[in-house]
Amino acid sequence: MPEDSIDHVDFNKLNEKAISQPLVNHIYTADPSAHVFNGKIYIYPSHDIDAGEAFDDLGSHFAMEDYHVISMDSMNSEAIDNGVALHVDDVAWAEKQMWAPDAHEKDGKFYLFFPAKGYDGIFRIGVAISDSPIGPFTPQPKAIKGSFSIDPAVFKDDDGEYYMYFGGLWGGQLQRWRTGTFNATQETSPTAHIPEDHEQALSPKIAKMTDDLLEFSEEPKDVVILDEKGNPLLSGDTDRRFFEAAWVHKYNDNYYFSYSTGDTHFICYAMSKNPYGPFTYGGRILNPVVGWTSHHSICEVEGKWYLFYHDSSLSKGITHLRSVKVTEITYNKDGSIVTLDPYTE
Ligand code: FUB
Repeated sequence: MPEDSIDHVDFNKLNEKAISQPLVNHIYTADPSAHVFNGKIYIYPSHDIDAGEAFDDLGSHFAMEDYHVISMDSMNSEAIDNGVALHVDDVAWAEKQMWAPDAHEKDGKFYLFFPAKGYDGIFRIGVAISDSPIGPFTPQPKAIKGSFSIDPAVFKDDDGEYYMYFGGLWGGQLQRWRTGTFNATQETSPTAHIPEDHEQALSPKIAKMTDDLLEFSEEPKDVVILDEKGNPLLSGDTDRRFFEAAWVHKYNDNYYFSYSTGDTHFICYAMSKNPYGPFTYGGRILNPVVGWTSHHSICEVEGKWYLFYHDSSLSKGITHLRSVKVTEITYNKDGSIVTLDPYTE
């Protein structure tokens, strides 16, 4: 349900039809990255606020300043807000826009990976460290060398290697890195530098992490998504091409790369036998929610698989005031994922 239809929405009825309710409703939360650490569920979301910024297609109204970690003892227990885990004022290189984060654990330490805009107006990705999954996190003095764009998602493979997937179009600036360096022309249009419809779509990126999880151990590479004929998805295929919100999980020896299609508002997935891809488009996981953005993670908890996602139903459609929700997903025998409608008929 894209934003242009919200004038006609009866939010009371919509909330009755919603397949799940916000996990917390005392603050706005979005972009949930969920993990199980030491048997407990931890959700690393964006913390949405209304900072009074004007709306634009570069997402300036997403002016978040800090992160809170949400924890749950089990899927049936209360979701706890553990307070401020990291604030932009404590990150030397970051000026604003603390967008979708992720986290991971290694050797008893916890790492928060987060994008933010630097004082030069360029999005980069940083790391902050804690002894606890709920923080507080101490940021590294500089962003990850060679990082750019937004929406980091860190996946730990079965062999113990960690990979970061990242990238996002329009306000996420991925299109401005097409040549390998940042295109600094004063372009205010979000679609400047986007490939033509008949050209290959921009790819999200993958980079293996160093052993200490603080840097990339290689140059970021393209994560290519193929159609059913084995051809890369085209830029004009906006119902299927990657826009933002990368996430990777593994199920039955397949890597699932899931993502948002942005301006068409779907959460989709593609499958591969290799963490680097190429991935073959598989279908939709979630149909459009209330609010422009859609962003999710997929996490196994006690043998069941859950989709953590967000919508703007609590704020009655305010696109930058979102709420994290969770619902179970199911797989078909062939490994495909059953598409969910966020609101029942
Ligand atoms: O929360 C800010 C941005 O909105 C995220 O980085 C995107 O994925 C979208 O959800």
